[in-house]
Amino acid sequence: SCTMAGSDWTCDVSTMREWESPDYEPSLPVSEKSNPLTRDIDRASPNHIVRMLQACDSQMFQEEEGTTYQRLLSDNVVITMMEVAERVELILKDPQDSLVVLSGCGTSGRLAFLIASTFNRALRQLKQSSVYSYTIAGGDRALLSSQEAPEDDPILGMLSLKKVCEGKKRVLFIGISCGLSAPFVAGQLDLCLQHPEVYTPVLIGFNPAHQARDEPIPGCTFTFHNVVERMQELSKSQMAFLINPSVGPEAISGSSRMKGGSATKILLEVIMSVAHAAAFSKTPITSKGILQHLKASEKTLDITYSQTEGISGLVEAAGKSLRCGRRVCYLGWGSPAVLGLIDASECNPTFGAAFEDIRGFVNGGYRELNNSEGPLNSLGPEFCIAHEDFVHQVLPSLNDQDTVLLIYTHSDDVSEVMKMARRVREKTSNLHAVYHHVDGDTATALQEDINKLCLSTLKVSWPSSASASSLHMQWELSTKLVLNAVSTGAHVLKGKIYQNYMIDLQVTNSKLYRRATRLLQKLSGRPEAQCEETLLKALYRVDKLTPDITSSDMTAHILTARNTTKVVPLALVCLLTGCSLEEAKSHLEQQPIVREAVEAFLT
Ligand code: F1P
Repeated sequence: SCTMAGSDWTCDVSTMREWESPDYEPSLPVSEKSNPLTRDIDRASPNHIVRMLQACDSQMFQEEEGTTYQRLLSDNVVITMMEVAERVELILKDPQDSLVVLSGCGTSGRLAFLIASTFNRALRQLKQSSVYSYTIAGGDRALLSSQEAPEDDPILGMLSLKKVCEGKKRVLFIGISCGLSAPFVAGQLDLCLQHPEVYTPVLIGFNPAHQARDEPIPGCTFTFHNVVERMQELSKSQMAFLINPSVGPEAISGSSRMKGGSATKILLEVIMSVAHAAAFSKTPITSKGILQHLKASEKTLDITYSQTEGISGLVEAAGKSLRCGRRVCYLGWGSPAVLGLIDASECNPTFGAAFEDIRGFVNGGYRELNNSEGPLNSLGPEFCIAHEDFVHQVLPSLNDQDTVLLIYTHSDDVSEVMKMARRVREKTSNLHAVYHHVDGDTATALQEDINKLCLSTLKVSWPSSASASSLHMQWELSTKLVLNAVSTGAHVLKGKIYQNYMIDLQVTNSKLYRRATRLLQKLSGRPEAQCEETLLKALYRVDKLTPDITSSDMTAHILTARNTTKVVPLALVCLLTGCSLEEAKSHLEQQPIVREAVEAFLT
């Protein structure tokens, strides 16, 4: 079990590994299981929440035990990483008519973008031509907002892949789907399998192959599972590659933006880093080298979580702001700021948050982002991401109840950070900072002045021996962990989580629709058919389903779900009490904290 002694929270090995038992939630893939470590996260203090997240993250690096699940550090995984790195190396050495495409949906697509940008930048610095490209379901607007309907569209995936690969003769395609489930990625992998003369497919995900989703995809002859089976066959002759270690269930069930995203970033950056070192600095690709890089990422987790107190303080501040209906802003510089944009953009689909609740801004806006579709400001206020936008749209209305978090590193222009800190302080004293620097680096007077303006500063020190590029990747991963903790912890404190389930999830794609039905079954104990029926009633806001609704397919339901709120909580209250939708609605209005509303019925 897990125990709390003072501020120390520890779990014994059997609890850490409980999810690996074949009897543990056997019908669910690892990515959808609930994590035994966080069963009580909804009642935990900020400090306790951060320790739980730390324990969950540390599961990424657990060694393989027995044969149940292969892990990040397992031989098979490391060998496949080597093989993929060798393919990348070949393209780097002879980039003519070649491309490496990274692709995914939601967080996976955002990380595809981030990693493609990082390594194209590295190539530019070496005066080499770019070889990386990315696709994301829903296009660039999905980098900053949830666009979940396109995730269900395999044809769109295939067409967008074809478009970026026009004229290319050799493409290494890296599809990312943490749950081995997104139809958009399945469509792309299928295209690769149909044209092996051009495409070599690689799949990154965090479930064993047999747990890949086997649900029929409308309009398609294949399921994700079929695609994985075909890839497994071809992997024997290295014509396809599968990298799918298990990293354990997410802290908030199914929230693959957390460990899934971190493990994606770690895996792909290690692969690209060793490929670049092989192509440009004659360092051969070895399993030892790969393991060293993986271990360095584990160290990044340790360094970050050695600051539990500071992170807990941020969680508490952000939680307070959200509880009183105020906002949290991340104001960042350089690439760690992009992690702020990403974290903020995920809060809407994950927690049903409004876009104003947690927002990210990056110094330089779209110039820094450098996305392929260019500035997207014209799409609306949620696409305004520069510091100037913050100053115009947000700053005037800030007060002490809002939390502002500065995110910067010693390589940024500290005088600019100071300027911004001063402006923010005129409006709110609730200003905090996350500052990354290298060991032995002494704080300047300006630096001290910024610290004085902030209520708290999380100072994260990194070994000075690391190369500049690996330092940047460490800062990014560390920032991701801190911000994931802040936004998740704040929503937990706001009462959005029941046990370790997000109840108020948006039902905006087929994966989420299924997850919602399952959650209703689990929490109400009612049969699947009744749960789905009640889900639809809540979604269409009717007490009786019309033939129009029952004859529509899931795609239509999902489209409707985009414009409705509190669907799952309403359905749950109806299921538990047998009351009408109107009654359930008024009940939830009186008790907006879903956990408490639900609990009142459950007890
Ligand atoms: C893709 C994804 C997640 C997002 C949400 C919906 O998942 O967009 O990033 O948080 O769960 O699905 P996957 O294809 O990587 O499993």
